[in-house]
Parts: sequence; C-alpha cells; structure tokens
Amino acid sequence: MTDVVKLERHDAIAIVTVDNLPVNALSAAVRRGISESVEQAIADPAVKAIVLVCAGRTFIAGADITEFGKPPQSPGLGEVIAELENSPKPIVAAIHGTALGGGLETALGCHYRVAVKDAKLGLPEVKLGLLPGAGGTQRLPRAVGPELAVKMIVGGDPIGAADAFKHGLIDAIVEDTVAGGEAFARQVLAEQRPLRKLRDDDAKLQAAKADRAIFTDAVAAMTKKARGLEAPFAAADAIGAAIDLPFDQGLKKEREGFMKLVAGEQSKAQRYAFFAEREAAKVSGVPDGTRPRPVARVAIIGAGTMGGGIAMSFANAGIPVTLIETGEEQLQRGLGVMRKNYDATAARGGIPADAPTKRMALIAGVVGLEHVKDADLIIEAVFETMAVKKEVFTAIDAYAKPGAVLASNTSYLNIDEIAQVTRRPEDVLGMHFFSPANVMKLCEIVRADKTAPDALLTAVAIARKIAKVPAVVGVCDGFVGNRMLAARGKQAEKLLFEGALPQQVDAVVTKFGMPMGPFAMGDLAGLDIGWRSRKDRGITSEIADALCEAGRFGQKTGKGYYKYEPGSRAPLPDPEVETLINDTLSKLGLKRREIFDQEILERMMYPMINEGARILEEGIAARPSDIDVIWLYGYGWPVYRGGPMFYADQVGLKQIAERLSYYARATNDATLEPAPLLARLAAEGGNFAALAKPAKAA
Ligand code: T1G
Repeated sequence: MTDVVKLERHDAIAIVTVDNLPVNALSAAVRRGISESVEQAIADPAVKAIVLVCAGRTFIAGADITEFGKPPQSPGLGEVIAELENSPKPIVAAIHGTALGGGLETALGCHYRVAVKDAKLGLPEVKLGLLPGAGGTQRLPRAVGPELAVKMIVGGDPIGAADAFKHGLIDAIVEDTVAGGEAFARQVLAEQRPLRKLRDDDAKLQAAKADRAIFTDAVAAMTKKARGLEAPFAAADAIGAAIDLPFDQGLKKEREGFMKLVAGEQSKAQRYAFFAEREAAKVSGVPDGTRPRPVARVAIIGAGTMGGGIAMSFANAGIPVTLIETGEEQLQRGLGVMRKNYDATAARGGIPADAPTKRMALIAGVVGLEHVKDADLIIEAVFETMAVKKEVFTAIDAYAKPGAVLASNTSYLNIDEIAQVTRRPEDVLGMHFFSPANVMKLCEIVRADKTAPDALLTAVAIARKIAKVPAVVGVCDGFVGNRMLAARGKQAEKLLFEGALPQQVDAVVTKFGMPMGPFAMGDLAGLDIGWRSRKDRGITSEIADALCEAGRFGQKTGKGYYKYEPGSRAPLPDPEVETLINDTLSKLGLKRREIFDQEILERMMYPMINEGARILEEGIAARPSDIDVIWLYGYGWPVYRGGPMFYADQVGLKQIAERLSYYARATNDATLEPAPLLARLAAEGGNFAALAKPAKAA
C-alpha cells in the first residue's frame, strides 16, 4: 500500500481511503495505492463490496497537474479506472467536496456513486486547455446524456449533488461519505444489484444517435464564447465519438485528443495561469504567523457604478454591507441599479429567483459617513480626485473603529498620499476593483509604504472570499495594469500618426485574442475624459483632439474612432475618421506610411512587456506571474497565451529586446529602449519564469 491510500475492512465492506493533501490529486502514488488496495480487496474472500472515499476537505480533485509534461509513471489512470470497472465486487464512490476531472472519471469507473448534499461534480479540464483524458468524455454522456455532458465538459463548470442525482450521475445523496457509502454498498449487496458498468450502458445515447441536433445544438451553445481556444472543440469531438463509436474506439479518440492538447502551447499557458492565480495570493515579505483580521461587516462609500458592483460582490458572498452615499437620491439610484442587475441575472437563470431579494437584504443603504463605525473593512469608491479622497479618508479615520482596514478603490491615485491624512496609515491600502465590479474577477491590492502585514493579508483573504483573484502591487501611477496599458496606448496613438488606422490596430489586437482593441476601448470609456485632462495639463494629441473638437466622444455620441448605429455597440469603421486623420497629418506635415500587422502586434505587446520588466525592477510586482494574473483577470488577456510575461518568454526575450531597440531608433522614442532587467535577461538567454520566487500562503 502507498502512504497516501489506506485500506480497511468493516466486516464485508472494504474502505479504500485516499489521503493526499491538499486536494487528493491523483499522483502516481495515489494511483498505485488505489490499484493495490482494490486488488487486495478483490482478492480477500471476506470482502463483498468496496467503498472509495477521501480524507480531508474534498474527494479527488483531478489528476496531479504538476505531473503533466513529465515522464508518465504507471499505473496510468485509465488502467486504474478499468480495474475498478472490471471488479467482480461492487465498488461505490462516496463523494464530498469537489469530484473534479480525473476524480470524477475515477468515480465514473465505479459501479455506483453517492455524494453528500453540498458536493460538486465536474470535468473542468477545458479550463486547463485539456479534455477529460481518462474516459470522462465516454462515460459521462452514458451517465447523464450527451446534452448535459456537453454542458459540463465543454463548459467546464461543475454541477451540485442535487442536479447530479436528478440526472443519474449519482445514485444517492448521503449524510456522510464513509457511513453513507458503506450503507449504500450493503444495500447493493442486499438487493443483489448488478455491477453497473457505464461503458456498457448506451441507453442515454439513443436520443442523440437518432437526432444529432441534440448534440450539435448543445455544442454550438457551449462554444459561443470559445473564440481562439482549442480544447472546447476537441472535447466536443471526443463526446461526439461517444455517440458515434463503440466505447473502446471512443476512448481511443479521446486519448488522441488529450495527448495532442497536453503537449500543446495553449494548455501549457492555461496550466501556468492556474498556478499563477494561486501564487498571486501568497504575499511576499509578511512575517510568519501573520493572520488576516476578521471581517464580519463591510462599509462601502459611494453607490455609483463601482461602489454598487463592489457591494454586490460582498452580498453575493453572504457578507453584510453598509452602503453609504452623500444623499438619499444618489443612494436610491444606486440601490435601484443593483436591484435591476440582480433581477436581470435571475431572469437569465444566472442566480436563483429568490437571490435578488436575499442579497439586497444584506445591503443596508444609509446616508452619512458616521455609519462606517461598525465596519471591519471600509472600501471607498468615490470620485477620482485626490481632494475628494483625502476628505473622505479624513472623515472615516475619525469614525472607523480601531483595527478596521481602510481601502481605496482608486485606479491610479497615490495611496501613500491618501494614507497620510489619517492617524492610522498602517491600516490603509488600495483595493482596486475592475468594472463591472460584480463581474470582473481581479482585485489589485495596493500595498502602501506603511500598510501593516495583517491589514494586507486581510484584503487578500477577503478578496478570495468574495471570489475575486487578488494580486498585490506597490504604489505607482496606474499601479500595474493601467501603467502597462498606458505604454500600449502611447504606441497605438503614435501608429495613427505614422499611417495606421484605428480599425487596423484593433483588428491585430483582437486577432491576438484580446476582447477589444485600444481604439474601441477609448470609444467605450469616452474620448472626452482624456481630452479634458490633456487640456488641464496643457498637452495635445492632435488626432484625438480633432475627433473631440468634431464632437466625436465615442459610443456616448455615436461617433469616435468608429461610428455606431443607434442602440448598437458594434464599432464600424468610418471614412470620416480617415479623412480627419489625413487632414490632421497634412497640417502637421506628416506623411502616412504602410504599416504591416506584425509591426503593430510588436508595438502593442512589446512596450507593455518592457513596462512589466520595469515594474519588476521597481518591486511594484513581486513576480512576473502576478503581472500575468492582473492581465488575465483584469484586462481580458487570452488565457491560452498565459499573460504578457509568459507570452514574452514564449516569443523569446532576445527577440523582444532587439525589436524594442529597433523601434526606439526607428521612431526616435527612447522609452522603447529595453528596460535593464529585460536587456540583462535577453543577454543572458534568460526568461521571466526563472525570476519567480515562491512566497508563503496567506
Ligand atoms: N493537481 C495539483 N495540485 C492541485 C490540483 C491538481 N489537480 N488542484 C489543486 N491543487 C493545489 C493548488 O495548486 C494549491 O496549491 C492547493 O492544491 C489548493 O488549491 C485525466 C487531465 C479543487 C476547487 O482542474 O479547481 O484531471 O497553492 O488554492 O480554492 O482527465 O484547486 O496551496 O501550493 O485552488 O479550495 C482537473 C483543479 C485536473 C481542478 C480547490 N482538475 N483544482 O480550490 O484550493 S486535469 C481540476 C481546483 C485532469 C484527467 C485530467 C481547486 C479546487 P498551493 P486551491 P481551493
């Protein structure tokens, strides 16, 4: 037996327990342990049935992702599952926590499955750029039918125990895994139930065999948002094989699909992103034993777009919120918008019908800053000027209780300067949410000079609790995300002066996989905001200024870099813009030149990467992977490209440094010269991945 799997016998029932913290991943030792335990139980004449359970917080949460890309160790998971399925004695999988990936596939190899009521069951492999590689694409359609199988496998989201029971994925809901599993096994023996092998049960495939649209419609619905991704389509093909081919041929097709994806660039990037997200929550430079402060109640100042979205995120996690506005009218408007959002989500079936009322009940709208007094965490989401921020922080410093964490949702202002107006700078930090805050997963947590380690850990822990992905950054203009975006924006503007058109630049960026290009983004945000701030600072950008002088503020005026049909957000190239650009350039005596897409791609991505290198040099971000997490969860960077710093390593830092030096000379822009860190790594043949320093879990 291995030390991560143990076997014990309760009279005629053998209990095989997997105990491989933290999530019982199917490492080689676990696979060997299950195989040896089952063999022993089968060989033991006293054993009549077997129950497979897991210790700790969850059933098997999948294959051990850290083993991918390494030489395979036997037994393979497919072999172990075949052993379970071919056992002459009934085997019951008893599930708690999350049975995911290879974990659910293992359970699907068992003859029966039971689960506790809050268990979750899923095949999320597509989220790692993979497909279920141990029979999941063949057995799940046989267990629940192709339609739900497509939803679970191509979408990747788990289902709850109640749905699993309803659709026949599990045979019973039990109070407790060991006792419940054992009782179910005894019932199977008592009723002499057959050894149900899913591989032999095609009953639920018949409808789709007769009417393939059942399958193709489900696939079409689930791949609508899979632009650029390989895995969802490969997974759908494998499920299709379950309908069309005998089990073993389908299994072979699945294996081929899996082996192709696991060796591919997309899955490498998505597996990197999986671990990067978890690393980002580990804060460096925090003394051992530091604990987050308890947060039972939150106060949010400002019920506008950001404040409202942030309040909803806390209510979604069941945390009571005091939402504070300066006046009743603003407060009621804010509460109204939140209620409407909840109702719309409920109408789409995104949340239960009674959730809007339940969640709004957790949000107490009030007027007056004195109402922060009971909060453990206070998040300010008011107008983005330093004067207003300082006024609010001076007030909450007076009212807030000792030990409360004071956070600003500013997207670029100096947190150190804000903290200085309080008598408790150690409790002040930034929690930068992204719009819409109830949807976007990223929370950039800004560590100020005097921020106390436990205050920082409090922000990280609460961000995870409200299902956000935290990333800790230092204080600088625009923090990490917006600072890198500004470097890209500058090049986008310059490309227009040199001859490119907005639609050409945006097409390159969206083809790369970003949801939107810089010019469509500008139109969405409103071009007048930048125009007013340029005028305040006495600087010009002739093309953007000319657009605004022509009343082209973007979507809000139906015209910007693009034109928009009434009621539509689809950016349409507008010949008037080309004319305006030509006129502006000829006034400046500038000539347009032909610019190729490759140059645009390099000048969109490489300056950002260069800025990322500067951010690492300055310690504003602790790890390259933190920068990638920020771009993945805050700016829509395509997950199958891992993030800007991961992408840089794939392109090669030498290539990037050389191209940056070339563009610095060609466009006479010294800011494009490679940052010292980038230049050094390029010269040494190094990469950003090698810089990653492991930090302690929060
Ligand atoms: N392999 C290795 N390590 C894993 C792991 C896994 N499958 N899952 C989690 N960890 C580590 C994680 O890195 C972290 O480590 C710690 O466990 C706690 O995780 C053949 C091909 C189960 C819902 O995709 O979704 O099976 O940071 O912080 O928030 O078809 O982990 O502490 O050092 O996320 O409570 C399919 C992946 C694999 C599920 C728990 N399975 N895991 O969430 O904890 S592919 C998955 C999760 C596969 C087969 C295929 C979540 C969780 P550290 P955590 P959590």
